[in-house]
Amino acid sequence: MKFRILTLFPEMFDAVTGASILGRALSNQQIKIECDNIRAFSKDKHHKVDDAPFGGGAGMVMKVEPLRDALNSKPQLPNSRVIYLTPKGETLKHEKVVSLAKYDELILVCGHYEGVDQRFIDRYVDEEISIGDYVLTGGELAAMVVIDSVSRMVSGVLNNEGSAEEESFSNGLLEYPHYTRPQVVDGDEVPSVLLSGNHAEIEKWRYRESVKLTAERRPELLSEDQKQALKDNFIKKKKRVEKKRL
Ligand code: 4FV
Repeated sequence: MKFRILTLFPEMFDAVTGASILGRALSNQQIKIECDNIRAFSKDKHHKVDDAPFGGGAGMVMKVEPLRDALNSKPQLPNSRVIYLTPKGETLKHEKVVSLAKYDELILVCGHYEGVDQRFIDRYVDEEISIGDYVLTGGELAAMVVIDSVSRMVSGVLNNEGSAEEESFSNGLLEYPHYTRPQVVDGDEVPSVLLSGNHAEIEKWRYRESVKLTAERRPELLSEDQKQALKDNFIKKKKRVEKKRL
């Protein structure tokens, strides 16, 4: 997977290229990250990349030409996608991350100031993506979120492929709680089922915990069956309690 970044601050990406999983994926050539500095493509004597907005208003807008020339400075791979990071875009979710991982090249356009001239978006951008309903100083951090989340879907990048399958959202649910040694800390124990070695019981417990946590925090993620199962459990529990009371 190749990530091409159009940015005014390529040095910001040292943060993702230097260390940990992404650093290893880069050295193993499982992913490639290439930054183009938009300012290098400004033909203006002062390397101007922004200008005042037509119609007035606060802030500055990024000009079409430096962005266009940066984009066209290299051929796009056949199966590539040009993405502009903006709060106006589709909010990034797991499903989108999985679909983006199917491209050979993602070209991530990082805006600054009030944003970029709409004519660049209309003519050159395939899709707009937001990482959340808040405003950043620039699109770089959002681009890094895309690089990190999509790279995890590239085979071989994660040590054990299993972890990508078993994590939050991979089955549409929030992930179950995790525990590791020591067995007791500050007097707090590990749920005994996890020490039982009974993998079928462990799987059931983990699924129940995922559904319970998702019901508490993100009920909209639950499927109709899961909602129904929760209701049935609740009714069964209620009946059990009532029977005990009698
Ligand atoms: C953003 C977001 C974001 C808006 C103005 C850059 C900034 C500045 N990008 N998800 N939220 N971008 O806030 O993707 O140009």
